[in-house]
Order: sequence, then structure tokens, then C-alpha cells
Amino acid sequence: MNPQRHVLLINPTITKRRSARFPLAVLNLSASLDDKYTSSIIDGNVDRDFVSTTLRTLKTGRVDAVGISVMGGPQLRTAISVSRAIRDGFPATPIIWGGHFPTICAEPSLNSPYVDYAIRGQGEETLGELLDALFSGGADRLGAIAGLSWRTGGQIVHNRNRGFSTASFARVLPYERLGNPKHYIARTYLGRRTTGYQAALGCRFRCTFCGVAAMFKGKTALPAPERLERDLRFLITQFGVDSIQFFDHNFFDREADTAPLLEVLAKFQLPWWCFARSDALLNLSARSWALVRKSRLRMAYIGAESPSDWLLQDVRKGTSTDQTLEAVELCRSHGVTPELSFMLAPPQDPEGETERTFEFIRHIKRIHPKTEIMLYVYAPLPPAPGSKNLPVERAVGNLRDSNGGALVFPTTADEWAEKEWLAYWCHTDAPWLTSRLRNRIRDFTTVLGCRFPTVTDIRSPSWGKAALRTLAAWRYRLRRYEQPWELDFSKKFIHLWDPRVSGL
Ligand code: B12
Ligand code: SF4
Repeated sequence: MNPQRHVLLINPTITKRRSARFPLAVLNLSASLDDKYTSSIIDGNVDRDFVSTTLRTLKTGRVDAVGISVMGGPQLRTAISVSRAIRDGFPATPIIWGGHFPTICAEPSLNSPYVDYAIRGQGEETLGELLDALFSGGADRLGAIAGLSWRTGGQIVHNRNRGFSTASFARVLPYERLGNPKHYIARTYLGRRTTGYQAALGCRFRCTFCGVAAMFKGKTALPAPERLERDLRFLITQFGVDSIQFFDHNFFDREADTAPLLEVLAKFQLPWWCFARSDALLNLSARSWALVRKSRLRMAYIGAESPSDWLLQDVRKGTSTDQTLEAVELCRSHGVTPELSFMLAPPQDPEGETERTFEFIRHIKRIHPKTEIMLYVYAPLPPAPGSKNLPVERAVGNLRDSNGGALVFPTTADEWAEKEWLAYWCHTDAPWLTSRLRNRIRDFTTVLGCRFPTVTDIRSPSWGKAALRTLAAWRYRLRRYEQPWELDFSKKFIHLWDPRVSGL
């Protein structure tokens, strides 16, 4: 331990205060530094004036470096604000970005004057090695730190990728560094005291559109059941948790590895939510399904993506539309709500694919009306530096801008924070969409959302949801999605919860 050196870790604001969950990235990083450096955390989801808090903390003169967690989308803007304020007030303090944005966009991050180092992929070991080099005057060692992107002599250098690590499984998260835990435990449709928790790391698949694939490159690891049991017991006894949202990239893996975790969950019987794949669910034996039921899995978020097998193949999803339908049936028969996400308007046939997706959703709603639907626009990101991923290169090479020219991605963080690129990162818009198609997607989303308000929405009054359901019924039945002005008007008074923006 070197008590003189202190690192400030920041989770910039990404969501409303009441949607804040434990900021697992900065908690994991803080735990990983413990043998060598002290660290503290500022969470912009809870501290709504976190930029001022950051500057006040830096004024104490005790901070030697700042690490900032950055997901693309709205968090990019708040990350830029705090980084700029630090650069202006404390120009000598090193500013280190890590997370999904710098993993993919290390170059645009370093093209910005308020970022000194961009860490790609899992951050724990890379951050430790970078701080060792910075604090011991070892600038000559920077080139050897895997996973680091940095500037030297006016050039941006991307060091080789860092290998997959499961070291975090051995650490205990320092929740006490966040202050009052009550900010992170919320009433959701799962229970009165729901928490977010991550059990497994990574995902063995490499879908071309997915940020998880960019970060883990097809690697995954499940924790030992003892670790899950220890952590769940801790969360229950310390924080009174009664339900869990698993933030794992993909909870269900090969049955032999998943089954021991299901045994633990069946012991605790806390209602839970997770990410899953249709093929993994279909591969579970009757015994595992019995455990799933006993453990009280309430909802499984499944990337259905498309009603077209050619597109599923094209994006290397590895599942088929038949598997989506079978998984919906299977979930229904076991009392699990499937939450299906779809990617609309791929550039190959934006209008045709979108209409086919709408019809596929209607078909699914007939099979299992309680199926939840999440609609996104297909918006693949450029390949991460150091990855030779030809399918991703091909996917983004086919993208077109609004004039039909090849799509050119932003080259700075500020550009990525502009309205249209923010929407692109959040999968709500893409340059090749016509305004007709944009309206069509918006109208269908409104009608579907009012006709089938999400069960995860426990905030809107039930009379309001019933009213919207009734108002939207004729439009949905007759496929009259266009200009649902009466629904737009009603939604001004009955605010529906959007899980795409705020989570559960
Ligand atoms: C929780 C969550 C949210 C929450 C945020 C937290 C909260 N409620 O307080 C909410 C619901 C707000 C959210 C929103 C979004 N999210 Co989100 N979210 C997640 C989720 C499920 C968990 C994040 C997490 O805690 N991970 C665990 C930690 C330990 O991992 P980590 O964050 O990756 O951190 C590691 C590294 O990234 C790195 N690192 C991270 N920060 C830093 C900082 C430094 C200094 C260093 C050195 C390293 C480093 O080291 C960490 C440890 O190894 C992830 C999926 C996942 N499992 O990660 C998706 C995920 C991160 N989200 C994603 C996306 C796209 C979004 C959205 C931008 C858009 C969308 N379509 O959902 C929205 C924004 C919506 C809006 N506001 O408009 C994608 C990111 C993909 C990408 N390429 O960017 C993910 C991977 C989901 C997915 N499979 O697509 N999200
Ligand atoms: S299976 Fe899901 S998490 Fe894994 S790479 Fe594909 S989309 Fe991403």
C-alpha cells in the first residue's frame, strides 16, 4: 500500500436518482486498487452536482489521478463535463477514461484534450499498471501496458489487447465507499428492495452489433456457486435485499456450468431478472427448469433481434427465429416473462425488415400476450482498436449516411456527444432512416407501448395504464399506427416508464 497516492473514481450521471443502482464498474476498480493505492468514489447518479463535488475533492490536494467510467450515450455528455472541469481547474491531474465508450472509441477519446489515457476492455489490471507507471516515473513502461491507449509525440498509440481476466471473482466489493446504500436499493416490479448484481463475466458469442463482444471478444466465465451464495447472503443480511436484477452479460451458459448457480438461487428464492439467449434456454433440462421455477426467475431478456434468419446469420447471432418462438413458449409454460429485444431498420432493407418485425411481434403477442417488447434501431459501432474483426468491419462498411454515401463515424468525443450520434449509440436513430420510417417506428412504438404497457412499470397509476390500453386497442387491432395523436396527448398526463432508458 502506498498511502500517499489517492485515486478518485467517478461514475458520471447516466440516469435519474431513483434509477441509480450500485455502480459496479467503479466498485470493482476500487477493490482492485486496494493493495497499492487508496481510492474514493463519486457517483453522479446520486450526487446530482457531482462536477462541483469533484472539483471540491480535487481542491483538497489529495487526489493524484482521476478514473472516469464512460458508457456511450447520455453518460458521455456528463463524462465530458466533469473531465473538462478537471482539465480547466487542475491541468496536471491525469484523467483516465475506461468503460464501453473508450473501449470502442479509444481514438475519439484521445482526440479530446480532456482525456490522457483510454483503457480498453476490463479495467482492473490495466488501471493498476498504468498508475504504477505514472506514480513511479515509469513513463517508458507505458508502451508495455496491455489494454492501454495513450498519446506519445503527438501520436495515438493502441497497445495490444489485454487477455480475459477472472481476477474480480476473488474480490469483495467495497459498498461502504458509496455512502448510504439506500440510494441503490429500489422498489421494482420484482420486489420492495431490488438490487443490481453481476455474477458471470462476458459472453462466449461475438454478435457484430454488440458492445459486450467488443469488450470480451467471445470469452465468458461463471463464478463458483460459493461466491454467488456468499454475495447473496451478504446483500440480504446487510441491505435487506429481496430481489435481484442480474447485470451479467449473459446469465445462462452451458447447462453444466449454470446448474450449480441455479441451485443457489433456488435456495434463496429471491425473484430475479437476467439476460439470456433463446438457444441456452432451449438447452436446459427439465431438472434445470424446475430449479428456474423454484428460484423465481420472473423475466428473461432475450435478444430476438430480427424476424429474418438471414439477418440473424449476418450479425452472427447464432440463434434462429424458430428458437425465439420456442423460447417464448417455453418461458410461458414455466411462468417466466420473456422480454424480447429487436433491432429495427437494418440498412439492407430498412422498411421491409421493420414491417416484418412489427408482424412478428404481433404473432408473438398472439402466442404469449405477456411477452415484453424492447424496440431498438440497428446501429452497429465501429470495431474497437486492436481487434481484427472482419464481420464487424463488413457490417459497418455497408452503412450509409442520409445522402447515401459511406457512413463516417465521429472522430472526437464531443462529436459522439452530438444529438444524432447520441441517438445512434442509444439505438434510437440512424442516418439511413427516412423521416417516413422514423415516424412509422415512433408511431408503432407508441401504439404497442400503450396497448401493452410494460409490467415492469410500477410507477404509473393502474387506471392510467388501463385507459391507455383501451384507447390504443382499436389502432393495434386494425394496424392503424399512424399519428396516434390521442395517445401522445394522453401520455402527457399518464407518464409511462421506459425500461430502455431507466432499467427496471
Ligand atoms: C446497468 C446498466 C445500465 C443502467 C445504468 C446504471 C444504473 N441504473 O445506475 C441504465 C439502465 C441506466 C443503462 C442505460 C443504457 N445502457 Co446500459 N447497461 C447496464 C448493464 C446491464 C450493467 C452495467 C454494469 O454495471 N456492468 C458491470 C461492470 C463491472 O462492468 P463495466 O461497466 O463494463 O466495467 C468494466 C469495464 O467496462 C471497465 N471500466 C468501466 N468503467 C471504467 C473506468 C475506468 C477509469 C477504467 C480504467 C475502467 C473502466 O472496467 C470495469 C471492470 O472490469 C450493462 C451490461 C453489462 N453487463 O455490463 C449494460 C450496457 C453497458 N448498456 C449498454 C447501453 C448501450 C446502454 C444505453 C446507452 C442504451 C441502451 N440501448 O440501453 C442506455 C442509455 C439509456 C439512456 N439513458 O438513454 C450496453 C453498452 C454497449 C456499448 N457498446 O456501449 C451494455 C453493455 C448492454 C448491452 N449488452 O448492449 N445501462
Ligand atoms: S449473445 Fe448477447 S451479450 Fe453475447 S455477444 Fe450476442 S448480443 Fe452480445
